[in-house]
Amino acid sequence: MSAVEANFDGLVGPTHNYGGLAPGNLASAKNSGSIAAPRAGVLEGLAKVKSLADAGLVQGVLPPQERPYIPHLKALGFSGASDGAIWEAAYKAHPALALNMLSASSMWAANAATVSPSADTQDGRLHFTPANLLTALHRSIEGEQTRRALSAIFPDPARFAVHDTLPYQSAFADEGAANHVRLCAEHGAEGVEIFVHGRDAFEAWDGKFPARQTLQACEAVERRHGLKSARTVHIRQSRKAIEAGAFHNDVVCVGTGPVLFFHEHAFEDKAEALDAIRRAADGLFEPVFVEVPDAEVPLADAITSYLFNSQLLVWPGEVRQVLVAPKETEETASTNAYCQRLVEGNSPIGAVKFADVRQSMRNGGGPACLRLRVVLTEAERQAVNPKVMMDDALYAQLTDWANTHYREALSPDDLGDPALVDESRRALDALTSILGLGSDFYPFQRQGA
Ligand code: SUG
Repeated sequence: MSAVEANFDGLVGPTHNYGGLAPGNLASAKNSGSIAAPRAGVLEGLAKVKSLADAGLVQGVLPPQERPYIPHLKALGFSGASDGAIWEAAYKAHPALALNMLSASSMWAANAATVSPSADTQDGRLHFTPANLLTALHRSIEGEQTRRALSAIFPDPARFAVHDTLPYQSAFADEGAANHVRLCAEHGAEGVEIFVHGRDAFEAWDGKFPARQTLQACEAVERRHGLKSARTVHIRQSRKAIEAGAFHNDVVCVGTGPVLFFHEHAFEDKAEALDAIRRAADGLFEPVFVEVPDAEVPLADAITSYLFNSQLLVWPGEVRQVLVAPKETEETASTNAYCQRLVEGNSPIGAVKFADVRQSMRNGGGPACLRLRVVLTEAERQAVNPKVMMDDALYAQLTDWANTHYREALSPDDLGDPALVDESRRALDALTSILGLGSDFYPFQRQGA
């Protein structure tokens, strides 16, 4: 069956800021406390989405989440005359805690869910498991709203299975598609699903940074999606990569179609990993491995430039694939030189385009973090909520919406402002009508209902 790989990008939320909240994420730590530009952030993301839609790729958007997240603060015992007052009081009393309720981290849609196309699943439905993201407090509050968003966008249960998150226990720590790669001959054909974990929950982990994905979470997703074990591969991410700041596998690896593009030090046992992929692909397709040697791109450069956090795309009208890399890859000498050699040689990657997503990059999110890939057959595509799909009209509406509702700057001194609550709710309320998500999509819309 023919199918396309659609990309759904997380919109940067109105409270985008640099809280330094993400363990093992070097960019987030480095930029902690700096002044953020939420409006520029959302516009950068929209420009990337629009340029891919203009090139003929199928592109949708995912809504930001409600922040500051007052329901959680209430559950933690904060109270006040209004939600704005609760926010102000909580931020004043416990800024470190309150900041976790303010992050716009749902923009990194690669962490929203793990997705298995219908060609791979036993019941022939497209399966989604929203990620529990339990390793970091600010992300652990995303999963339920992500489930709601996916259910609103992929509403037909005969075609789409939107699961609950995995249980919230550290043994099932799950960061979604950032640790999942699907290889195939073409998108609509049966593929090989590769799950990458940082740790086995039943072994001790004493790494410098947390290993955010467990083997047990990956196996649970494999079971609930009804994947064939012969076509599923579990690989361990290298400790070296995690310790160098690759907090997700998609910081050192990306793949699409038959092509796997990865850093020499991405996997703990590379030879075994590649063999396992070859075995799983046997009879379906020949995997094409593009390994980047450390001698050409040192791991540290791969991580600061985010070379691998690029979108690898089958580009309309092109025989070779296209890599949409962050601007920082062009600005880093080793990765820029590598990209030039890559496209000049006879590799499966024929062009590199650079995208400016700096606001997101400064929190450790490149072009690939911002999107969730969903392989859709034509019939599935018809069943998706059409209002989230990018076209000229939606782009015009969303840029106008961003210019109306988003602040130009958010500095650390602004973060406790009680006005942020109503301001961001007005933006999200307007968005639910633009994207056809109903009037009870966000917790604040259901308040008192
Ligand atoms: O989980 N940053 C995110 C970045 C996620 C990138 N996603 C992928 N690689 N797929 C994270 O570390 C920073 C937020 C802050 O510090 O305020 C943050 O959550």
